[in-house]
Amino acid sequence: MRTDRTFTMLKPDSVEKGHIGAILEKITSAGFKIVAMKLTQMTTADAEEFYAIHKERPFFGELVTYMTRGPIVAAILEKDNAVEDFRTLIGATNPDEAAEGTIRKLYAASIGENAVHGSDSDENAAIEGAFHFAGREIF
Ligand code: IDP
Ligand code: MG
Repeated sequence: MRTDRTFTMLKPDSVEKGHIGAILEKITSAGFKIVAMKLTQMTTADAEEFYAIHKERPFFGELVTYMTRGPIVAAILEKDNAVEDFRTLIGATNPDEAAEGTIRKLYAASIGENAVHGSDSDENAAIEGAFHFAGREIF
């Protein structure tokens, strides 16, 4: 995937609370173009693979349970400096530490249930986008 793209998920809590529209509005208003998007649900095996880097962390089981409990919105976003700018838009992992106006400050309940995912590097954006989308689903 190109380096001006990043990958996001609106996590199950965002879908459950009816925040899909509001969060997508924040994303597109910040200048991100949606080039792939779908409502989908991860299986336990999917979540264990997607978050494999965290498998030794104490919260891994909780994370997999959370991320598989309902549908998510997966999307690939395009903008100059996409990975870094999107991490800025979503805010810190812990909403208590997230800057005012960020998506996590506005919509996240806790460090675990934190509303959105954002890739942390161009390399991971490419891996994560390809995990969720076939080539013909990406525009
Ligand atoms: P990030 O999503 O901001 O990149 P990571 O450290 O990569 O944060 O953690 C991945 C996800 O794991 C977080 O978004 C959150 O859902 C969950 N998580 C991270 N730290 C904790 C924790 O201390 N307790 C419970 N869940 C956590
Ligand atoms: Mg991360």
